[in-house]
Amino acid sequence: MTAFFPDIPKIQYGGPRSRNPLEFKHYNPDEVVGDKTMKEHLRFSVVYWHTFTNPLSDPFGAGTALRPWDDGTNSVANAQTRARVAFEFIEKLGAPFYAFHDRDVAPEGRNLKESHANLDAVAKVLKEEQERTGIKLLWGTANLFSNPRYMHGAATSPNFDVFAFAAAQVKKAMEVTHDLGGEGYTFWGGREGYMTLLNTDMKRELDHLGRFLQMAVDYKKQIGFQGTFYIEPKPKEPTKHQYDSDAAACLNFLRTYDLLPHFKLNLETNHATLAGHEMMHEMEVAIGAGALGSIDANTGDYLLGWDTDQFPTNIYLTAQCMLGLLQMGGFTTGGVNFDAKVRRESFEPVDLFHAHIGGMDAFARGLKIAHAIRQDGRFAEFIKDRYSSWDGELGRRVEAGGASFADLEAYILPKGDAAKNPSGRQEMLENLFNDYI
Ligand code: XLS
Ligand code: NI
Ligand code: NI
Repeated sequence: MTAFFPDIPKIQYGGPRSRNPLEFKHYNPDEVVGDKTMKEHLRFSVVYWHTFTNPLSDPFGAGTALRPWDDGTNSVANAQTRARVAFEFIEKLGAPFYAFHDRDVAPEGRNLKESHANLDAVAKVLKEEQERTGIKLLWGTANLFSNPRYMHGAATSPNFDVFAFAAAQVKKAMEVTHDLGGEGYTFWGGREGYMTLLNTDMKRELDHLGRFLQMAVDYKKQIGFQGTFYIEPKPKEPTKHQYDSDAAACLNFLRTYDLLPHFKLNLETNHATLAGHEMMHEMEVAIGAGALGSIDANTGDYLLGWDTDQFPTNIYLTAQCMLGLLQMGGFTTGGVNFDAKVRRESFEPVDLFHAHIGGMDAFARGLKIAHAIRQDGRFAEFIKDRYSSWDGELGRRVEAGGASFADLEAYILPKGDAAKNPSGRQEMLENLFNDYI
């Protein structure tokens, strides 16, 4: 298994004192944290698109990525080789999962039939490699945004044929995901939105998107796919406004179209910040609705206002993410999926290892910190105490829905005014959080 990265060994845990950049300092897969091993908690996943097919171009310049195994063609044979490369990489890294779009793994053909056949030809290799290595598919998805046919959207296109094409593409991608034992299937509405309202019937587009997903749910049942369906919120890029703009908007959409029982959310850090939220906010919203499924782990750059999809290295951020995940009881089918890419200047194959090792270590530290915070219990206690005035008879009755305005007036009138407010203690809590970092 050393055909494509001959100089890189299997990445081992070297411990915090290791000076070897190709070792984990914190991610120790079999180490138990609380009730599970790190490997079970974190369920790391490598994405095909950024790691194996992204040429590292930007709007100002061509791709820089050095990928010696790639013959530069769009052939199925090249895609099959790339699949072997991907598995050698993931195996050496020791990540248990991967994720892909149909068009990352196999080239689009001259027509849909040829595209289906290309996908089957590469999926055969993916299956072989999954069996050889034990690496599993976290989720599959269909790319409904790169091809020019999707310029006006896919499920929200004003062109009915495009809607039909997208449906056929998703149908096939679901079949392949199912066949590969995928634990989930993701819908990211890459161009499901608008560039201008002057040409857009928003209500009609949303109804179409609702129908599209209802048909996906029907097809899931029909083929017996047991994996989780995810919606991935993102407010903009490539369009100016995307309908799945944030967790709250997605939940509202899912409820409106009776889809909530069938979907969970796949939250991405950089999308949260593009929406003007912290990742922690998005996680709280999803957890509150019992709808947090998986996360696309990355980070943006505060000085660059777009989706830079960088590898997460900020321990404060990963600790917050892991607090949310532990709070909800951990992943079921989801995982920490590195939807992240190396910088254009980091163009050598070994940079792919450095990037993932750093992300995995940052999350391992986040896990340990979050676990320690929960063990200690001071945050939970503070929050419980902050709401303790609700624990009286009338407060309980209001929460249960058994009280009226008149009851509240009768309660407060004799008091004359509300009881004094306690301090929010934000700074004290921020200091406490830092004690764990
Ligand atoms: C793009 C999205 C995309 C989804 C999968 O911004 O993050 O990569 O995760 O289609
Ligand atoms: Ni993503
Ligand atoms: Ni993204």
